[in-house]
Amino acid sequence: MDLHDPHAELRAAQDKVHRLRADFPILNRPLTYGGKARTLVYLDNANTTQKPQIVLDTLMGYYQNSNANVARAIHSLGEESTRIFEGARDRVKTFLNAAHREEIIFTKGTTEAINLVALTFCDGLSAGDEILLTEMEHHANLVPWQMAAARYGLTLKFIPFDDNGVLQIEKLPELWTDRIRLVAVTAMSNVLGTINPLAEIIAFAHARNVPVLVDGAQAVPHQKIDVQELDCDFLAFSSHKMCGPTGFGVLYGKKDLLEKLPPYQGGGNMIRSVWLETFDTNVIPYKFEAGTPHMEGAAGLAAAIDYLETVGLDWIHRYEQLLLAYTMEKLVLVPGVTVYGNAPGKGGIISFLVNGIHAHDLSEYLDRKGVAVRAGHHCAHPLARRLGVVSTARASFYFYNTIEDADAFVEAVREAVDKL
Ligand code: C6P
Repeated sequence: MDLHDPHAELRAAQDKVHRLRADFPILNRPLTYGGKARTLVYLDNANTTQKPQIVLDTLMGYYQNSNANVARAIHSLGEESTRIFEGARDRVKTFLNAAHREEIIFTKGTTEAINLVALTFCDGLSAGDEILLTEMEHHANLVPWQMAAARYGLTLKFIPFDDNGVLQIEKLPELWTDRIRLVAVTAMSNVLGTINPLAEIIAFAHARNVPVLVDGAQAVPHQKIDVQELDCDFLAFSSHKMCGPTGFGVLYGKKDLLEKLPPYQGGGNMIRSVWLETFDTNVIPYKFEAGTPHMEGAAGLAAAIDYLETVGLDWIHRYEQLLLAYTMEKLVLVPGVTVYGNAPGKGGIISFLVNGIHAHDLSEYLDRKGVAVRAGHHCAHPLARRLGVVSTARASFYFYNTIEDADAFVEAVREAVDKL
């Protein structure tokens, strides 16, 4: 390693990254744009990540060998499928270091997990009670609370962020009232890349006996999260953003809180006994899992977690920070580039605009070079308004992105500036 090279650690990691890339068939697929062969530079990982072969094999293997409905059939195949499904719950429990397996509820994803809490938790609140959010939330951690606020007469309050995209938690004392019943905050912004100071927010809220929900959609795939150490009360995340299958996700909730909440949806599995007029609710986690679940989703997420833990969550976090620093160093040299979100220690997300070029035109130009980025409001309208923009282009990294990917991205942006 050349100690004078500021990117020596990043360069030294490239062998490992290239080995890992071989696990992802889609990263090696041929692409043609305008008759020219291109290599896929996939920088839309905050949107969804690619899947390694082991996850694809697990999904196929589930259907080839083990498919049967869970928790209903008494036959051997049903028992095997139930073992796989409940085994996935144990896997998620150890991944998060949850205290109890019943604290792991399977959902369709982050969005459903937050809707579940918004509907059930707010059911016990009174008109005039308050929910504290932030101004950088994804719609998934905003609209469910707006809907609950309309239904139960609640008030929503917001922690602002500064021009660098840093959450202004120093405003917590002035925002706080004794009507706040829950704090819901993103662990990492999907637009700014800001990693929020959860420990401080949670300590502040807990000192006032108020629970905290963490939107972990952009954090859980990229860094180790230990729910007991963090002491969050709820944590939501999506399988598809962490190498797992889509349409599947997790709500972690502390046992005593989950036990107090009413059921979410009605149907099979969430009941113990049903009469014509009424029903008895099942125990957690089944109370919140009505209907036939996404069984292969659970198997696939468990395989994805095995894979990510083998790669190493701490390594992933460190690697993405190195790649981000390398890319930023080059990107800011491109004339006319404005980057939105410069919080210290931010995650591997770069939202940006170049001169007067519309984000969609920019992303279309990059796409023709094989560089996939997202353009738009990134499901965070209020955040975009706060930034004073309609949309931005966004490059987002995962551990399989290389220095070549970063170079190709910056080069394509530079060309776009010249051509558009
Ligand atoms: N953000 C993005 O491109 P679902 O759709 O339920 O898996 O995740 C919703 C969600 C919730 N919170 C945050 C912080 C998110 O980033 C997302 C999804 C994607 O930024 C798709 S809009």
